[in-house]
Amino acid sequence: MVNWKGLIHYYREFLPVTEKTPVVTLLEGNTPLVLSQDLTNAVGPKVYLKYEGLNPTGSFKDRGMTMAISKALEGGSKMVMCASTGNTSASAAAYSAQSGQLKCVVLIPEGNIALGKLAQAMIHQAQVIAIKGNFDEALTLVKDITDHYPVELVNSINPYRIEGQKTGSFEVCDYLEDAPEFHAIPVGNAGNITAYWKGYKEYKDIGRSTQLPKMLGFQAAGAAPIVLGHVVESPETIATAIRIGNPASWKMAEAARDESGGLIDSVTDDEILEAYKRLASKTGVFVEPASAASVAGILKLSQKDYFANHKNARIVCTVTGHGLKDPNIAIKNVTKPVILDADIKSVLKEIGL
Ligand code: AN7
Repeated sequence: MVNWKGLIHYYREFLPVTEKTPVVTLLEGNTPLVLSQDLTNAVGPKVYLKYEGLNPTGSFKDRGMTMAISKALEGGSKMVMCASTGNTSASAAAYSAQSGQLKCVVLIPEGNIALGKLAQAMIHQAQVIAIKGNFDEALTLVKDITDHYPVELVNSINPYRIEGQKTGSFEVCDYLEDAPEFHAIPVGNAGNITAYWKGYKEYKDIGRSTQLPKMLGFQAAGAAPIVLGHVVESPETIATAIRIGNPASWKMAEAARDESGGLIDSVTDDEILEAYKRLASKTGVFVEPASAASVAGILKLSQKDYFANHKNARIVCTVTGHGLKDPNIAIKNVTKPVILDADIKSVLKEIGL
């Protein structure tokens, strides 16, 4: 959209803001819904990718962060804090910088954050603290500190984060001119599935859409507490963004699943990597591994004929973060370039001309 002014401006009537709210924006939202012909051929229904990696800091977190940071400023906060597997910290750091006055402190699990995300949090001048523990332990610390000190928590248990993120489903409905039949989404701390479901319900309630999608959530097999029905003490997956063993919005994710008649399933790291490479090589969309969980999930379901009676349906997959976030994973999963002399004959020979 030409002259896009950010999602708070565009969806103001659906958001808890007033004329007095100081809007902190990097012009997030308005991301493309890309049709994947390759996945459509594989699965049956039309498959669209909600390409959230094209937000200002490269992930969907910016939708929630424009709200959380604007409201923190409105409330007079001087400092914000989050625990993060990477993307929340990158986004919180950037929006705090844009606010011009908020100090941002982030707690990350030592050694388990993708390189690009760490670079972002640091270059935006957040105070970055690596914890000898996992995300769940970092979040417990952040909750404890923000409960007792004048610091605003900007994880997705902050309700303004969910409010901002629900605009993802508004955009899907505006683009398709109704809600899709299925919505697939990766699940980590479970804020985003909660937010999308809230958005779909609100749009239907006011008549902007006529139906609700079945919500299909996907966790990594090594970090699948909701699928297993118990906390995972030591979650493990190459998809470090969703390496979470005790999701804060667990109950809300189950509500989204049950109210929509959908499901929450798990996908293995191998399935995630296969979907990750497939998206890049056959659709031209480069996402980070966690994002590929939604695509791995619909591929798994289609092998079980889950979509057999839904050939005319539409599936939207939220692909949550950009592939450049985690360059190490990309490099590990490709063959390195050959090295040749700077000589035309050897180049022609190599490319078969
Ligand atoms: C790319 O940044 O939890 O289920 O601390 O970065 O709403 O948690 C990130 C989560 C999916 C899962 N895809 O979303 C954090 C963090 C990507 C992510 C998720 C995350 P939620």
